[in-house]
Amino acid sequence: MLLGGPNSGKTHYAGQLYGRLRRRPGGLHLRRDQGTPPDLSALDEVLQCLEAGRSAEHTPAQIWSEVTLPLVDACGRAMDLRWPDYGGEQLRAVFTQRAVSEAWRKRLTSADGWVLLIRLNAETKYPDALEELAKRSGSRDTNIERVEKWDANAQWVELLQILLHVAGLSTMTRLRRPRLGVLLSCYDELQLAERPPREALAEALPLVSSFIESNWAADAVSVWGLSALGRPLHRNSDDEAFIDDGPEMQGWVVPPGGGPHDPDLSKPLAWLLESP
Ligand SMILES: Nc1nc2c(ncn2[C@@H]2O[C@H](COP(=O)(O)OP(=O)(O)O)[C@@H](O)[C@H]2O)c(=O)[nH]1
Ligand SMILES: [Mg+2]
Repeated sequence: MLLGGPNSGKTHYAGQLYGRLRRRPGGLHLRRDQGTPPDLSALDEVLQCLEAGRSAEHTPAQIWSEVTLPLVDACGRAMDLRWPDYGGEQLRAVFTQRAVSEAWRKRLTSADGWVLLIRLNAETKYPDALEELAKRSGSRDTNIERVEKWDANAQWVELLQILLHVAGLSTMTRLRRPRLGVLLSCYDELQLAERPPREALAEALPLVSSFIESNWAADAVSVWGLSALGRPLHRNSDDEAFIDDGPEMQGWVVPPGGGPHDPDLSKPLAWLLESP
């Protein structure tokens, strides 16, 4: 089950992954089961935009409520990757309304793995506010701007708590299932080069990082850098690399321990299939 807030890169990861599976497969392949093949035309549309060198439209929620990719690794281990929130902004609603639909509850309960897309660059953090607090200790200053939005640390931890609760999972012992893959999306925006993604998460969202590390077994969680596109792309750009070389030649992941860019966008998903 793949989860991410609005604008975290879900659509472009889906499209790029699909392009890879079709033209430049890595560790995972598309599974061809008996019966009706899944409707993947939503992903085709994304890929067509990328081939023309531009980004895809914002996904219309009412048309695509869920997309599923049937995948298999070289050992024959299968998984269905689901974007339950492909078109919508349901994850945000879970947080703001503190309500989870029955369909979501079922998904959360039955999923063997959760993949969280976190775009660090777009998360609201208040390091300046913290600095100010430290500076002004003693002297009361009423001019400090009121902070109205939640800090992303609190927001993600609360969201994870809600999801765990809904899935009927207790955090009395460290979790082994669902395996948790954290993908720091749009990693190219951070200019971190080969820095371990785990460190990037701990630095940018320390509370989220600690919450995850204290509630999941060490070998049941891994943090990756993901740049599905490798660079920014716009609605009206006509990026030559995408047009000439094809979208399947763009984008990369950085493995949890850091290191050079790896073009296999399915690596973090293949990790989900590994049994510890
Ligand atoms: N720089 C950069 N931008 C990206 C990348 N992936 C997506 N984006 C941009 O981020 C925005 C949101 O992406 P999208 O996939 O539509 O997010 P969604 O709302 O979660 O489906 C779009 O403007 C994309 O062009 C990436 O790997 N790098
Ligand atoms: Mg989308």
